[in-house]
Amino acid sequence: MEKTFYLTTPIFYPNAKLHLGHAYTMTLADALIRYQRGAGKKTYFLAGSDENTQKMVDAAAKAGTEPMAFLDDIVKNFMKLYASLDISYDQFIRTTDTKVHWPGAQALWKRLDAAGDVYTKKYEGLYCVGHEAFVTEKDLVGGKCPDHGTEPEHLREENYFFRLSRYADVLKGKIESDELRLVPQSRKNEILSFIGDGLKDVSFSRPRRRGWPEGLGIPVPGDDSQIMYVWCDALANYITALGFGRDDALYREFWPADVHVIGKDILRFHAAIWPAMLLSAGLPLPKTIFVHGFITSGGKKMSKTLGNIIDPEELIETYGTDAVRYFLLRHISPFEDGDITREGFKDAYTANLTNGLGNLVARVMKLAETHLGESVARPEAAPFPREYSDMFDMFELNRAIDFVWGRIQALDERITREEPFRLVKKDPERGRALIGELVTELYWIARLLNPFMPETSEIIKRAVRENKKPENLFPRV
Ligand code: ME8
Repeated sequence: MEKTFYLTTPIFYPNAKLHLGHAYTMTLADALIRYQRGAGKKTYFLAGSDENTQKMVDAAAKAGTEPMAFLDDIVKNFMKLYASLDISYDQFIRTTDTKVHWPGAQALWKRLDAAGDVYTKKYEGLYCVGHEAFVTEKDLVGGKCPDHGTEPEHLREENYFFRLSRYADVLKGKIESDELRLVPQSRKNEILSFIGDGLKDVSFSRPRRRGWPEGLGIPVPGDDSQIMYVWCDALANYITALGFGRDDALYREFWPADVHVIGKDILRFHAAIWPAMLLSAGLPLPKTIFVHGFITSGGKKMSKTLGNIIDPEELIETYGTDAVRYFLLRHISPFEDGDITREGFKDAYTANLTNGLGNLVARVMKLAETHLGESVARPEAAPFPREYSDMFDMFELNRAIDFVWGRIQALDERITREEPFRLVKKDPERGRALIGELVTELYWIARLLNPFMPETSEIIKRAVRENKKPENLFPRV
C-alpha cells in the first residue's frame, strides 16, 4: 500500500471573501485527508490563493486599497475561515510569493519551452476577466458572459502560446484507461468529449499590464515584457509548493498528487491544460481528479455576482464548526449540485445533531458515569470497516457519513430495545456489561466521525477515556 497521500485544493481568487461554496471544497478535502491520516498515511494537504490577476487589481481599486495590502487582508480572511472550519492544511501557497512559487513556475515554463511547446503568435480575441480566460462569441449571451454578467475585453496582442493540441490523443488515452482517473464518471465523460473534439493551443502569457504593481505577475523566462497567463502560473502551484525548481525534497516525497479536489467549473483547466503541461515537461501526472458540484442557493449557483451568498462564518457562529461540516458533508452529494437553505440547515441540525448524536452521547455517557467504575477498553487501532473505507476510495463521502449515522441509529435502537437503565438495576453485572458494550460502540462512532467532525470526535473519545458525560454537544438553537 502507498504510504503517502498528497491532496490539493483550488487556490481561490482573493478578490472577495470566500463563501459557502469554497467552504464546501475545503471541507470535502479536509474530510478526505483526515481519513487518509487516520488510515496511517503520511499526508500533505495544500491550500492557497491565486493572486496574479486582473480581477484582484480591479477589486483593490474598487475598495480604494493598494493591491498588495488588499491581498494580505483577504488572505488573512481565507486563513481565518479555514481555522474556523478546522481545515488541517499543511501549507498555504500564495502565487505572489517570489521565493516559494516563482522559481518552480519559471522552471516549468522552461521545460515546456525546451520541449518545443511554446511559440509566439499574434492573437486577437475576447477575454473574460471573471474567467481569466479567452472566450468565444458563442459563450456569450447578449454580448455578456453569462456567469459574470460582464462584457469581455477585446484584446489584440502578441503572446506566447502553449501547444496543447499536441497532447489531445495521449491525454484521451490516459483518461480513458483511468491512469489519470476522473471522479465521478460523468466528469470523465464530459472531459473525454471535450478532448475528443480536439484541443486548441492556448495563449500562455500576457503583455505586462500597465497599472500592475511591482511583484504581481510572473515574468516569462527570457522575456520581461510578458507575464505568465494566470492559469499557467496557478496550476504550477501544485508542484512549486513542494519545492519543484528550488528544493525538491517534498516534491520527491509527494508528487504525483493522489488527488486534486476541484469544483466542476475548473475541470478543463485541471483535466486538459494541467496534465498536458506535465506531459510536455516530462513529469508524472496526478493520479485522481475529484470534481464536485456546486452549492446552489434558491436553485442558482452561489456566487458573489448573483448575490445569493451564505456566509460560512455566520453559520459557524450560530451552529458551530462541526455542525457546518456535518451539513455540507452529509446533506450535499459530492458529485451533484446541492441546494442549501437556512431552514434546511436548521432542521437537520435539530433532528440529527441535537436530538440524534448529541442526545445519544449524553444517554450513553450518563449511564457509564453512573454505573461503570472505570473507563472501558477502547477499539483504538482496529482497522476501519471495509465498506466505510471503500466509500472514501470512491469519494462517496456523503455515503460514508450516512454509514456512521446508520451506526448511531442502531445504537439508539439497541438502547431502546435492551433498556440498560432497567437491566443494571435488576442484574447489575449484566447491566454493566451491556453499558460497556454501548460505550465501546460509541467510541467506534467517534473514530468513524473523525474525518467529518474532528472536534466532536475528540470530545466523545475524551468522554469515554474519562468515563464522564460531556457538556451538551449540540445545544438547541
Ligand atoms: O477558479 N459551489 O478560483 P475561484 C461549490 N483561482 N464550490 C464552489 C462554488 C459553489 N457555488 N463557488 C466556488 C479559481 N466554488 C482559480 C483556481 S486552481 C489552480 C485555480 C469553489 O476563486 C469550487 O472549488 O473562482 C470552484 O472550483 C472554485 O471555488 C473556484 O474558485
